[in-house]
Amino acid sequence: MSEERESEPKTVKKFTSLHSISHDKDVDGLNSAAIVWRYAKSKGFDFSVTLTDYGSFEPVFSSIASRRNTLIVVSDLGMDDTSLDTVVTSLTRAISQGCKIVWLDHHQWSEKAIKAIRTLPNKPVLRINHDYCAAEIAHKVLMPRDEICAELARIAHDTDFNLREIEGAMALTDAVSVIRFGAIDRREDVSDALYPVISQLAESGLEGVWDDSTKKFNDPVLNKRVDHYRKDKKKKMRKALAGHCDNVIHDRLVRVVEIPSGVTSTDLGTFAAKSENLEIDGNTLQVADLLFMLSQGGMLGIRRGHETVLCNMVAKQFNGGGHPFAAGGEYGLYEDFQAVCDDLFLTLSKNKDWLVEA
Ligand SMILES: [Mn+2]
Repeated sequence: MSEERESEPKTVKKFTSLHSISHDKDVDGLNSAAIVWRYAKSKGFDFSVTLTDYGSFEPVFSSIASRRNTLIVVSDLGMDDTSLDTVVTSLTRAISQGCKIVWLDHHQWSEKAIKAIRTLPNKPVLRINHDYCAAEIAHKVLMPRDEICAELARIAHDTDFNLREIEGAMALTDAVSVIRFGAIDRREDVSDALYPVISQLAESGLEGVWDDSTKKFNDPVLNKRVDHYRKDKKKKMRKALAGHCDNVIHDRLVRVVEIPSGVTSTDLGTFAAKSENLEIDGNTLQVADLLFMLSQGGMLGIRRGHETVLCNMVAKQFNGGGHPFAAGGEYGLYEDFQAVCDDLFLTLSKNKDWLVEA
């Protein structure tokens, strides 16, 4: 036992660099990467980061297979089973060249995926905890006493649990969307576009990007872009809601809308849950119990307006999953919106698993 403890520092010392792989979609992924960066700084490791999303694991993990003596820290990404084999092959190769894997996440994992990561050589660390966001896990595991990491974790929690109590956190969420959507539109690399923000967050926390006394971003160009994005988003969300399709199923008001490009399902879900946003063409809509947000690619964002339904149980019927208050699934490519609505309504009418019985 004591021998093993003594040998640990030697193995740790061998690392010269740290590579972070994190989620590109939201503040939780970004702040996790910033926390990992602070950890790398505290250890004197060279730092590099790749941000990615589901569906792009294969190129990201293949490219790290050639790494040597690198601590590879993955955060805010659940292992998706379709790319499990490629990921394991790449990680095994990297480990054989002196790398070590640390994986910190809060999504749902299959038993198979957990086992595949846990049984990798060189004592991988895998922490999955559904009660926290990924940045909170990274803070606790890597930098528990660092004040800036604590702040980054708090901000991520506020956005990931959709509490919306910290203004700077909401602004940062919109900044991530502006930068992300902008890079996608211009076919630029999302990691590169977000790099300056992560770097400032890692250096000085939220105040590196946001001035809380003026409620503005330090970068005036970013500030303008976010302002414009917020106005534009509101317009688009109103328009999306105007095109809604409603039905009452098992006594629950179910609403389907098409999600406009450049708007996240969290934004639209939050917007549509407030009655003051539902005055459309002189009529006031009721807040729906269940809201489906259909994307152009056929993905379904699922949110609720009242605690009368379980979004995760709804998602299960559409190849998805999530939490009772927010979930996602897949419908598939479509042409006729009305036909999709009828189909969704029919599926929901077939069982009552998704209801919260009063
Ligand atoms: Mn997350």
